[in-house]
Amino acid sequence: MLFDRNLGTSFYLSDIYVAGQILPNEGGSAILFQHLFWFLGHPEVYIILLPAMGMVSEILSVNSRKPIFGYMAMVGSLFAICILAFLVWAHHMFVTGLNPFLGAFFVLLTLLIAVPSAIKVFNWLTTLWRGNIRFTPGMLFAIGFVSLFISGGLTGLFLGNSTIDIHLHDTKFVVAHFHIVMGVASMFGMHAGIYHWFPKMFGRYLNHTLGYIHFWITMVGAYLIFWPMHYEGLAGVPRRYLDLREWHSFNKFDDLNKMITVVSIIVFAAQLMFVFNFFYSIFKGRKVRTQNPWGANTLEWTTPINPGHGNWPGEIPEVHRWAYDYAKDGREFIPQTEPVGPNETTDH
Ligand SMILES: [Cu+2]
Repeated sequence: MLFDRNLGTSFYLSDIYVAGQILPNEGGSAILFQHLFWFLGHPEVYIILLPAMGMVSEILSVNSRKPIFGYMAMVGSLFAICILAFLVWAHHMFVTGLNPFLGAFFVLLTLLIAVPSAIKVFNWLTTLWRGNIRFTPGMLFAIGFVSLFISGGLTGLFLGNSTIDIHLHDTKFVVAHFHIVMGVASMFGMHAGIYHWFPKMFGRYLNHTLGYIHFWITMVGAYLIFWPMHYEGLAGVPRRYLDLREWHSFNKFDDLNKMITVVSIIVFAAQLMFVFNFFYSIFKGRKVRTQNPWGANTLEWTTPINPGHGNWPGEIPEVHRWAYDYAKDGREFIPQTEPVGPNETTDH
């Protein structure tokens, strides 16, 4: 776009010949630019979400003291999401004058993403099912991620249908859906990861009391901010307006919008508290006494409390088993470095 604007190229020229005449080499189609933008923009959502999903799977399993449910289906779903993410970009463009037949194709592909997403959600819930759950701050954020991913994912089904999207497009409904699923959910995944791996990074815990306050304010606040926005969107309140007061039919939402603003400020303050907790705990946090405080199986927990250069002081350890041998053969957990015993079941 910079080249088109400043150097006279026409990368987004949709037609080169019209009626046998070569077109002047200037300008370009905004729609073509939008196609390229969303071909980047949609997969980019998953670039934020996929690492969060990986961390959440690990943290849910460790803190349920159970193997992740349906491991192969979980991995397969990640691959399916990666591939489908590149085939759905035009679901952002149903109101650009897109041919409805082409729209139907993108509706189908978009709704297909619901399948691997639902598989992941059910497997996360089944991992929790009858687990010996420890509600650490990291675990709470991981469970919060699942909740927000469900809430944000369900409204994705509304928007993925072109017939409903034509009504909801460019309303607050889109703002609410997008922020819950991509903004807040992935932020929860990152917070879960930070609380979980902080002891490994710094040899100290984050303050758990501040962690619980941080979680509950953010969790309740996120729903108070974005849940009512869906209703505003259904009522037709458009997004991207600074001031709607002259639009009298929407005046009834004034109090709701004020509430959303106040809660946003409180939630933001809770994030500042987290930043304080982060830096305070690096220097003053409770010290970790063992190299593996959560009783996890993976390799990073076999390094010393303060790993030096090269991570392991002696031999690099060998991996003998998958990462999820929890509650197996009467043992709470079996680290990956432990060789498989002669009488052990070896399905993995
Ligand atoms: Cu999209």
